[in-house]
Amino acid sequence: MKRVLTIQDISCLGKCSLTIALPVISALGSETVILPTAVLSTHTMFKNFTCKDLSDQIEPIANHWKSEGVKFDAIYTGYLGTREQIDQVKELFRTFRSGNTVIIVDPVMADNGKLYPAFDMDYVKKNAELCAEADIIVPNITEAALMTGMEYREEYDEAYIKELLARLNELGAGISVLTGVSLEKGKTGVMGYERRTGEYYIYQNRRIDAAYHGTGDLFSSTCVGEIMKGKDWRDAMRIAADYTAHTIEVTLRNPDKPWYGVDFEATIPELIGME
Ligand code: PXL
Repeated sequence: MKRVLTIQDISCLGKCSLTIALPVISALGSETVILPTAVLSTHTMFKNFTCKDLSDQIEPIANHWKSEGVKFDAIYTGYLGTREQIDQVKELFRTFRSGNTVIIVDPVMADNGKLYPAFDMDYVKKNAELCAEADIIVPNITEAALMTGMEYREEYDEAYIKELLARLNELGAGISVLTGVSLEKGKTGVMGYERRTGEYYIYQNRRIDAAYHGTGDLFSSTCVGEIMKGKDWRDAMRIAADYTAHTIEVTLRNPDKPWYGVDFEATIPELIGME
């Protein structure tokens, strides 16, 4: 069985980060080892959330794993709290990366043209450094624009997306995938670029007019699980985009839907059979 290490916060209530990564990657058949970087009462879109930073636990936990000779087939990072924590994660990559370890970085820090609360441009720079160490990165357009110094645009064409991908590629990752890319009216999806082959991949499916928290984490976690199942990165992205869109649609149909996250619990059984 493949073993994945995922490093991100636990938002106890909110359906994002580890509370999505753990069930989704496990459901896709990989052992999922978690390294919580902070415990929050909720994600940061709630008011008055509590947050306990766990940076001081990272090194002792990693040392224990090292002493046990633990190895990982993939390391997947999401929302991290501070610049110092990003340095700690870079160190973890050095410690646990072996020839076959796939490193997937989702530089979670911004959306819709804006940084999340508590992040600044120094944090953006650090995330760009983390992306340089990855095999696959999956930023949204806002995160990509911030990391590459390009202007953020709500209206754009394929040339703008290709320029963003070219500049992301310069950061150093093997495969750069932009999420939330709409190249046709009524559609949305992903566009990626692979450094080794110089090939682009575009996948567009229906656009659903609803913005939900945690959908980026659902997409990334699904990609990680599918790649561990042996899927090519393009198939993994396509399945993750379809699954995320379907989950948003199912959530919208629930009269009691929570405002803070999607009902992925209702769709996980379908994910397992998705091709
Ligand atoms: O879904 C990304 C995410 C993860 N973790 C925390 C967040 C967010 C987005 O805002 O606040 C704590």
